[in-house]
Amino acid sequence: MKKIFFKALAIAGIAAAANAHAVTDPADDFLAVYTGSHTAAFDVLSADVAYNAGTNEFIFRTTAAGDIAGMAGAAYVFGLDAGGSTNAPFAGVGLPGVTFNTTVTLRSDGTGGIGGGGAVSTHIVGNEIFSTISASLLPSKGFAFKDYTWTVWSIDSRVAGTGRLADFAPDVNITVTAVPEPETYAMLAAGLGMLGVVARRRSRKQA
Ligand SMILES: [Ca+2]
Ligand SMILES: [Ca+2]
Repeated sequence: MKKIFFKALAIAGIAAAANAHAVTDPADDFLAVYTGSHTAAFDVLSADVAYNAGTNEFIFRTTAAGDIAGMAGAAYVFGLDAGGSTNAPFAGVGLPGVTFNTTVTLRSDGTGGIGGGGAVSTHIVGNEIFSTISASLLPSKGFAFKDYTWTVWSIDSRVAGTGRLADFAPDVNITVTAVPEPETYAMLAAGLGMLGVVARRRSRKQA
């Protein structure tokens, strides 16, 4: 019975791994123009933007090299191309492939926002910061939600101008991850089924 339980756990683990971050980023690769704090919270190590068609939500996540909570000035800006963006404001710092017409910003003080307005709820766990946002708040400018592209960059918001740009991940836009993928559903169903078997056997034993 223990064996079945651990098998189910392993399958649940594989399902979780299917949601792993889409992008990994080198350590200590701050931009040359960056003049802010060089502490680990500003160094992005992985990131992901996923679109869940089932719930019609986007999930934004960034992992830094160090704890994020309470790191003064730290913020993570997701630039999204929701369709037809021709905006490439970072060409001057060597990143011509970063383009966006919508932004989502998650901050180390636990606040977050869309573009200039719209607050979003932001969560921080150790070195990870994330937010789940309804797609209705990030309307299309031509692309289907699953075809939005993105990059994320960390900033030291206490610094003005390009000197605030700490670290990009990735350096050119990529397409959002679609979740859950069909195979994830299958694995989850199998995992839940096994947990059900375990629970039934347990309750039978107790009866
Ligand atoms: Ca990095
Ligand atoms: Ca980088």
